[in-house]
Amino acid sequence: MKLITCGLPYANGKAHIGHLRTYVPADVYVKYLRMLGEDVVFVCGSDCHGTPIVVNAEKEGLEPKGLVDIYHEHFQKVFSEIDIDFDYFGRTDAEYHHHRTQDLVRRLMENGYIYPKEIELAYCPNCNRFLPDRYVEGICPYCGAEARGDECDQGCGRHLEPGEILQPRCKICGSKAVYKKQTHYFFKLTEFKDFLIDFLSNLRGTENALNYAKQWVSAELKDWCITRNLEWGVKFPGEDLVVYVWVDAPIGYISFTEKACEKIGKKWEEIWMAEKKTSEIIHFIGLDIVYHHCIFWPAMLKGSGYSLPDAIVASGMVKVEGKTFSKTRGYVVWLEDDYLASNLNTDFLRYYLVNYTSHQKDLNFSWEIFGDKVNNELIANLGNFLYRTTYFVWKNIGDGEKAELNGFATPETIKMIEETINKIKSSLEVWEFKALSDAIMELSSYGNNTFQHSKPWELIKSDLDSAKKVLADCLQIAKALVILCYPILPKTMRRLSKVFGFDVERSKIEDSLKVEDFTIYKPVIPFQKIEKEKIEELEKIMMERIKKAISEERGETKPDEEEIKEEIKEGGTMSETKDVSSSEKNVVSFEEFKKLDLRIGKIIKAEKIEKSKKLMRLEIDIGDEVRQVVAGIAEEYKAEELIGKLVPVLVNMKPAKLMGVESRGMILAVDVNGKPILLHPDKDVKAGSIIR
Ligand code: B3M
Ligand code: ZN
Repeated sequence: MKLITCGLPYANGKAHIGHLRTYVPADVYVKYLRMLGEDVVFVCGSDCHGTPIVVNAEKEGLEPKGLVDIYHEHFQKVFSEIDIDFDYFGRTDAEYHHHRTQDLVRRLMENGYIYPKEIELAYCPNCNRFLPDRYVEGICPYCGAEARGDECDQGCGRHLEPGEILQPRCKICGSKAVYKKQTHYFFKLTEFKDFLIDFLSNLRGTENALNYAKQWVSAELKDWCITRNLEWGVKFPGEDLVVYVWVDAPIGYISFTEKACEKIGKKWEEIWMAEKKTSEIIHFIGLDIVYHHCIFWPAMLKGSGYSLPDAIVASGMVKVEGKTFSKTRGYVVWLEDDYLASNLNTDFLRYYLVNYTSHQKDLNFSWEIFGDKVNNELIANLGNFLYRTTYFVWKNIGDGEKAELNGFATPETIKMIEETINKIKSSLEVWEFKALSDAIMELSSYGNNTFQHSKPWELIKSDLDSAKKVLADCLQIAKALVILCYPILPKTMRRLSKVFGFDVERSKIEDSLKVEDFTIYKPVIPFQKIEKEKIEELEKIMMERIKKAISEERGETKPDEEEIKEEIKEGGTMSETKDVSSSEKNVVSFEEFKKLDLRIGKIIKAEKIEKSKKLMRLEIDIGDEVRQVVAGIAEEYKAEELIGKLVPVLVNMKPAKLMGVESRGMILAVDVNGKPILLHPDKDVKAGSIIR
């Protein structure tokens, strides 16, 4: 048996594309495993505790439970519309979850891993209360950024322990907070160092997760304060405190498994009780919660006698229109209000999320690319092949209702399908969903080529038998595609399998290799093309939202359309929220750094791009050639003053078009409040000199 889990969404905001970055690939993975005959349990649920929920509920004039009810239902609805099919979608404010959490905490206490300690906590003298986590704001002691109580989310991304934040202020009334003593409980994380080093060396998963975790564990570990002064949460046994949300949230993986197993008649103990474990546990998470899953969580499990995870699969972060995902700045796609409301096929979004890039890399969502991928890949390749093949057979061989075709696909065709299946299997082993979906699209191209080259429309007039042979090959590929695409495009493939007279939901991967006679029922058009106007409409919605966010931030002056367009196109500089995964979390290895071809270039020509405020077209001598580079420096520098200047250039930057002008390379500059300041070498060096 295999247990697959997804990180739990906080039940205090709507579902957005960032959530799907993890959930869609996980669902695709589960659907493939099932089609490969694996016994799988798939769980997730709402994370209902923690200060953000209490703070937001207070703001809305609701009880925390009232707020959680709303979003819990919202998530369930959205997931079911997008065909993300959890066996159980639980909630951490449920009694069964509290029960499981208290059991685990009690075991940790019995095993001597929890101890009380008096600490200094932020306290608001005005509100007369302690200020846990997000109730307090101040300065990060590590990097000096503005931070909130438990996390430096604008700066270094570190987890902050209670009492660590400097210059604390009360989030509710804004008063200066004081530090006051109180007894809290700590988990002896430090005792798990050797265990964690060993555990991480055997843990499977994506490299992004494993590498960070190994670095952290070899640095200093600290004991972890696991109680908070709150009403809302799982009560800490025997005290007027609740456990920290990051203690109880992952325990949801256990409690939701219990509920799922109850429902589908399996034994949860075979998954979660260390001494009975016969199953594999795989956690799908976002890159920003690797620390919790690779450090805190295994230590908690080990210390309490529950089973350890076998793999941690972390998805890369999300960008929207090339910019760091940010709800407050408008760089977001809301699933209900934007995507579902536009009535687009939900399979399109699933395909984009799986096929845009490797699971570990950052995924950029752009409506324009979305339209292109749907129209030029899904429709022009896959949809076209499936429809033309089934329609041709139905029309030319059928009786108006259905078409029977006796004739078996050739071994060559079967071999092609087999190769695709092998690629799918090997990609699943390393959680590379892009490679897997590319392999399927290649099979579809192969099908299109077979159809095109053998010209059945001519053959059928001269040699019916040969035509039927070709068509049997094409139908075999088409049927295989319906089966192999199902995990990615479930809605569409469910409809299409009916054309072949079967139900793909009950199919196994091997069924795509079975040769048999075909019965083709009335074909259906697989996908509807997305019109340019639709994409423009969706871009406009996003633009309006970004505009609103900017003007809200600025207070008065509203940015104009042009300014925002430029901002998006140029990867502009209007005070951007920092990537949560920045600095500490985004450590690069020397191997990665070496991939950058950085050189000193000499600017030999410069001219402002007319239609743009910021852009300058440069010709730069990089030693072995002269490159055209477009840079956003026209507001700060005049063309004349640039000639002859030496600047650092990233030579192997992916080419891009900015305002219609091709840019092959990028010059590096200092960013001072969004304004670029050029950098020059300390001594006169030759154009093309290497930077390391
Ligand atoms: N609720 C959401 C996040 O930080 C958080 C995940 C819990 S997973 C156990 O992404
Ligand atoms: Zn910091």
